[in-house]
Amino acid sequence: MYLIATVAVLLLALPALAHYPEDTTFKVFQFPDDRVPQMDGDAADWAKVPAEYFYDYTQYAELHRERGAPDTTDFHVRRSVVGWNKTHNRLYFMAEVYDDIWRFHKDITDSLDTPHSRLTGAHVHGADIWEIVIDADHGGDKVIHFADQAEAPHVELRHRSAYTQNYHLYIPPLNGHYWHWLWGKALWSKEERYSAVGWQGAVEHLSSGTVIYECYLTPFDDLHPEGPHRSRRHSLQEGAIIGLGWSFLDADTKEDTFDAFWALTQHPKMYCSGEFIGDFELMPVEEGLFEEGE
Ligand SMILES: [Ca+2]
Ligand SMILES: [Ca+2]
Ligand SMILES: [Ca+2]
Repeated sequence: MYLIATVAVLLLALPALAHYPEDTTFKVFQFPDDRVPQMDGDAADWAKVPAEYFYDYTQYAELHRERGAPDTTDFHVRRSVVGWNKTHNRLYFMAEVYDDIWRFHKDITDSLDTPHSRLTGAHVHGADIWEIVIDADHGGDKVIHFADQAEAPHVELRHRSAYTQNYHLYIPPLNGHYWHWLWGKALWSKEERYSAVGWQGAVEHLSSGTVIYECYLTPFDDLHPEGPHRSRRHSLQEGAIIGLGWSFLDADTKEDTFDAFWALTQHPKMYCSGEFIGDFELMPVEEGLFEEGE
């Protein structure tokens, strides 16, 4: 009895593993090897994914601009979804989104790849962004704030996004090509064996319309700036709970910031630590979904 009471007290003393939204476990759809989606902006390869894997605007909250209830004439997440595949060891994302003003042009995209941009976030905003945060080993690891970045920028840049990755993905790609901004220095992670994008939509810069956006990302337990030889990939396993969160940053009117921050992961600090993101379960293959010959 004494032992049980002691254990109970110890359990109560542990920090709560708070994940956001609380008491929610989202699902990650498992694609069999022969059904892995193509990154082409055609959502046909998501057609068989059951409805419970999709998250629409009603599940999002605006966290940084006090915008209140969603206004679907301004920004409308019609659906968003994540899948995985064990052989390729990747996470696949798809979103279908309407926006009244798409912003995806900057005069210079080179400035996004500088250490200055990685440290301060400068130049990044003022375009529409899908921000995705991955803490695959569910360690609650930080994205940023490892060292005083003014005094030890090399230390900060070594660790930034190493253990929990934060991607600001341009939707649509900036100037038609730049899509993958990692909040860290491992620029090599944009190589196609680790990440890729595809999209479709009859939209132009500053026009309205609907975009279908697909990408895949590779999760890392340690993403090292020097390359894959210094890094550790995470191995995705069926049934595991991973830390994952995302938000859509709707930039309509300004060159250097966003007008709304629509988050599936309903914590305002979801961008900076695995502590503040969601729980997602890597589901088994859905029985009978993909029949022979279909
Ligand atoms: Ca596709
Ligand atoms: Ca908008
Ligand atoms: Ca916009």
